[in-house]
Amino acid sequence: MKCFSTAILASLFVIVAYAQNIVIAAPAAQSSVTPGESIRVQVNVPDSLSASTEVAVVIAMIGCTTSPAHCPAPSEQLGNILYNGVYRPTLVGTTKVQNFTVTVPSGLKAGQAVLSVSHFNLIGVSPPFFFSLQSEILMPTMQAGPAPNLEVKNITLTVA
Ligand SMILES: *[C@@H]1O[C@H](CO)[C@@H](O)[C@H](O)[C@H]1NC(C)=O
Ligand SMILES: CC(=O)N[C@H]1CO[C@H](CO)[C@@H](O)[C@@H]1O
Repeated sequence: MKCFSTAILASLFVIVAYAQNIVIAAPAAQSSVTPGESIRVQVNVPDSLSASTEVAVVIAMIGCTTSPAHCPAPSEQLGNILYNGVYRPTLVGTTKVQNFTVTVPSGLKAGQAVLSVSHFNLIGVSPPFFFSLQSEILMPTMQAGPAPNLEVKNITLTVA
């Protein structure tokens, strides 16, 4: 009985830990942007059964160098911060969606640039009590609540 419950709990945590990642739905990767232009960045979270509390996103853009050809990893260097604030998507069908209008940095040189979205959310439920098996008796125990989750997604754009 105890092993069975542990197996169920373990599988629940696997589902919870691997869901709720964002997708940069717009602009399309490799699309062309102009310095100073307003663009729409659409950040989606495909709906899933696991509980997630959305917190914030940071949208940033950094130019790549040409010689040597190198795009900085956004996990280490974000470049220009275009948006830094709350992420409150609305449910469209089965997908959570939010559009952000941001301005392409006027100082970006022609060539490649990396657009990144850093996403922070809370994964899992936060019940006041969580039941666990202790000495074969189901006991309510205090539970620490949801887990923090940070991810960075990016696409490459062409600055023309
Ligand atoms: C996001 O923008 C697109 C294009 O303008 C629009 O079709 C869509 O309805 C918007 N979605 C939301 C949730 O604002
Ligand atoms: C510059 C950079 O870090 N690019 C990454 C963008 O995301 C893809 C995965 O979608 C990575 O493979 C790239 O390395």
